[in-house]
Amino acid sequence: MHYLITGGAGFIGSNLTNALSNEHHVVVIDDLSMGKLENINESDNVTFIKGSVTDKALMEKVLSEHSFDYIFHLAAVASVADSVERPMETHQVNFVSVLNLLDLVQKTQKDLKRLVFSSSAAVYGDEPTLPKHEESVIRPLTPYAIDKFAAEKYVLVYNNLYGIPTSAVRFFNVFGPNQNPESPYSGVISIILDRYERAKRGEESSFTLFGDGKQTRDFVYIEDVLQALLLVATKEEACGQVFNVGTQNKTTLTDLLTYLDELVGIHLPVQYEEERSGDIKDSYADVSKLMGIGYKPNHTVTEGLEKYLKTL
Ligand code: UD2
Repeated sequence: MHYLITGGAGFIGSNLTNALSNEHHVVVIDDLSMGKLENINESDNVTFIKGSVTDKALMEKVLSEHSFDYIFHLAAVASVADSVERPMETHQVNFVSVLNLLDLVQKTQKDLKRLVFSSSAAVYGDEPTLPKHEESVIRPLTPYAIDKFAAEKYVLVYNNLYGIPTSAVRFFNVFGPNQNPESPYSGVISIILDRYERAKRGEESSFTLFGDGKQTRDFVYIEDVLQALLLVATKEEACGQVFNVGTQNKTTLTDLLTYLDELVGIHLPVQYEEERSGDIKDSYADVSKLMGIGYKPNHTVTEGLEKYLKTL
């Protein structure tokens, strides 16, 4: 099979590339803005192209030169804060590139089995009803969330109107290897683990917790996310549909830190700061729709953390 993975050197993309490249050919497009080449395992089955999904000429070239079976569009500016500061620029990546990709797919990809678009739990915003199911109220509050929702809708409308085989997923809080801890808006688990690493090296290290630690998130381990992506891409009944990707469990940040102190065997000092503006208090996914196509999350948050720690 022939795969295109945009953002294939990033966190989720590189894990997917590495899982597929044993048996399949994968073309990766990544501008390495957050992703890293070393995230991708050495393999003759991977063709790496450094470039942005906003480069129309590049995208046209790649899509006209290849016939793909599956496309995973994972490239995005993942930082919500970045979208608030630079809405025009992030809109090009998070929305315009999707529409451009859909247009090119319609023109060039006659044998495509599925295009999967990565949307986000951000589309639900701060509407308090929990858990979030796919039909819950949508209340996007940031340029990032608006772009994800609009792009997701376009992706599904291309299925409805033009018969392009598409699906979308709304990721909750994904964690695991290759998540870049360098930005303050990186996944909180990657930031916490970076602080433990510093402590282990004997550096003075602490974790800054925004809020009271009682906020909850649905932390989903990358292997379960890969399981979800492959099911959504291959199940006939997933075509034209959007799915939450989480575990249907919620964990407070305080509990997360307690588990990690125990697993790592170090007590990480915590500094409490004001809650971040726009921070959602509680979030967790109803995953029954995804379970309906065969999904079964195999990791509790502690099991995921244990596996993740073994890779460090
Ligand atoms: C996640 C997604 C985001 C968007 C959003 C939708 C990630 C990395 N981000 O944001 O893209 O889809 O969900 O709701 O998956 N925190 C600290 N200290 C830190 C960093 C974070 O206390 O140094 C807190 C943060 O204020 C929040 C929690 O940890 O309460 C989780 O933060 P996050 O950035 O990992 O994820 P989230 O849910 O804000």
